[in-house]
Amino acid sequence: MVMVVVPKSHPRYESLMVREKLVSGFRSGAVACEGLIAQGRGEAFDYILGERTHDAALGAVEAGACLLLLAKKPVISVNGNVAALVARDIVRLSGLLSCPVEVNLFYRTREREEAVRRILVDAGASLVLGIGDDASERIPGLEHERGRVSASGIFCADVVFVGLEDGDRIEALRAMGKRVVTVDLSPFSRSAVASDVTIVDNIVRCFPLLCSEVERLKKCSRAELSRIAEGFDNEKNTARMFLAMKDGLSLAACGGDLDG
Ligand code: PTJ
Repeated sequence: MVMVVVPKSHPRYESLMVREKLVSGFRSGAVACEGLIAQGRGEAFDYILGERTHDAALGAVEAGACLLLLAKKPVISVNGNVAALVARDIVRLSGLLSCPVEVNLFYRTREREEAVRRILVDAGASLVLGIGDDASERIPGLEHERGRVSASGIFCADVVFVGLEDGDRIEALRAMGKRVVTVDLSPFSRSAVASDVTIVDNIVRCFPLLCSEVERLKKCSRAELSRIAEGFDNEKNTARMFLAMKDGLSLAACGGDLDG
């Protein structure tokens, strides 16, 4: 195994450190090798966005926080990439919402379930659903492993947070009458289109913001939370992210430095 020390002075230090989190998650068995490919795809979109959180993403963070606070039974769904990148923030959000965390994997194996649980427990989670026989309910219409869920978690939840995954489960969750908040750097993805609230941003940047928004908005009345959530238009907001990408490309074409 080649270990390379990246100096802090490296211009891409932050991004390389995020990669290291995924590689270390991969070595521990939590991240699927396909998860490394997914990160690469996300990085490409992030580059076009100038690797910063845009106003439209902040609007989605606010609306997502409202939906989660309005939920009677919220749940945070966690795959290998999400656990490797933001485990501590997941535990923080689950504490703020008093809601469970559930492991849900596309490339599900018993070993990977345990590896993801270990990361979450090390980050402070006390209860992790979706492990072994606990994931014995099924999302109707999904034949693959993502369709296996916990009876006391995703199956009975009214609002589900889902990060970094393909959209067919989100479509199936919506068909069950649930509302979905997602994070995905690709506004093209089915997840982005199918969700009630899509935060087009890097999960390492927006998840801490989501936690802070939940903390801030906790003081608001349900009427105020509903006003914000219902006033949010996901299609329009995602369109703003496409325009942010167009601006990023135009800047690059004019000689602007996207490396910042
Ligand atoms: O752990 P598993 O078995 O459940 O598998 C997880 C992966 C990620 C492999 C699986 O869900 C998958 O194949 O996902 P996709 O279809 O590649 O979708 C992942 C989406 O997340 C893509 O649209 C990426 O652009 C986006 N993405 C990747 N990294 C980030 C991201 N979005 C935000 N922040 C990131 N760091």
